[in-house]
Amino acid sequence: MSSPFHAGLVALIGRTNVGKSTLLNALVGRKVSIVTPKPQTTRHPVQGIVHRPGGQVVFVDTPGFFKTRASRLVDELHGRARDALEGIDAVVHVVDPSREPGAEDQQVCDVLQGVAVPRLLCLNKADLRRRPALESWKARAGEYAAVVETSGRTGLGLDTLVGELLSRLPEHPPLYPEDQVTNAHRDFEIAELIREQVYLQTGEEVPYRTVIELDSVEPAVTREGQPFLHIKASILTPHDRYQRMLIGVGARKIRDIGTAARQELESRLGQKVFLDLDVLVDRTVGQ
Ligand SMILES: Nc1nc2c(ncn2[C@@H]2O[C@H](COP(=O)(O)OP(=O)(O)OP(=O)(O)O)[C@@H](O)[C@H]2O)c(=O)[nH]1
Ligand SMILES: [Mg+2]
Repeated sequence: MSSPFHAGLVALIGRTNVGKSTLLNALVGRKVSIVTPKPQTTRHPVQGIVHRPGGQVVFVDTPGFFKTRASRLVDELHGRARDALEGIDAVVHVVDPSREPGAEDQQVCDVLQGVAVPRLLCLNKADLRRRPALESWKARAGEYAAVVETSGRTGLGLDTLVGELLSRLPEHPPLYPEDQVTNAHRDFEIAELIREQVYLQTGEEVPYRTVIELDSVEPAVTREGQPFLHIKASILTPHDRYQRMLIGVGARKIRDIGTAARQELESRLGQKVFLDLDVLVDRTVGQ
């Protein structure tokens, strides 16, 4: 008789910037969630699916907790992270021991207090030599079902993490077919890859006051008969000032964002892309 299959939903939760999305991408083996050095890059819970012969782990990436002045966006993102814990089978608390624990970590611990499913602690960024908070996190091991050291950058500890989770997930048939690695739809992924470049290529304030709107995605053919995907998208922002920053002197900024996003899109979609990118003022964004 073959051994039973285990499958379930596992939330990755933690302070912003601890490497949750990088970890998810490394676990899945491709980018399903965007990554930048800026806080609160992840805005929507994205699922990444890990397939193993004996089971399936459906990881749910969540927006990180971020202590800053009160804003509707931050409240909304914290709310989405909390909501992502509904109906999960286990939770991985991801921490970055290269930074001292802060108020945001406490916020996460408070949220986890109310969670009845197994909790694992992930001591991430293990590739970093200086991790001054490592011992203080290890001292809290008793609060967790297991502790695993990982690096999304080098892949260290990922198999151990998956193994620890599978042994705690319920007996359940697969939640997704074997060839599926994310629940995200193509158009969401396209908008996210553009947003990633806005985060990477603009200053502190701008990314948080932008929304990407996908206007159309159409297959097309060049005069020479080469097929390509024509993507028309807009970066919406509430102020003329941000619009000017996004366009840049001589439209250089928007060209750089467009070029980098097009390269990412072509590698993601496996085909030539023509990206038509506009920057528009929409007073309702980020209100
Ligand atoms: N050295 C090192 N850096 C990492 C590792 N994982 C992520 N980073 C870096 O940490 C920064 C944040 O990574 P993300 O994966 O976006 O972090 P996150 O926890 O998803 O952040 P939010 O979505 O904002 O909550 C990026 O600059 C990553 O390159 C790691 O294992 N080692
Ligand atoms: Mg993230």
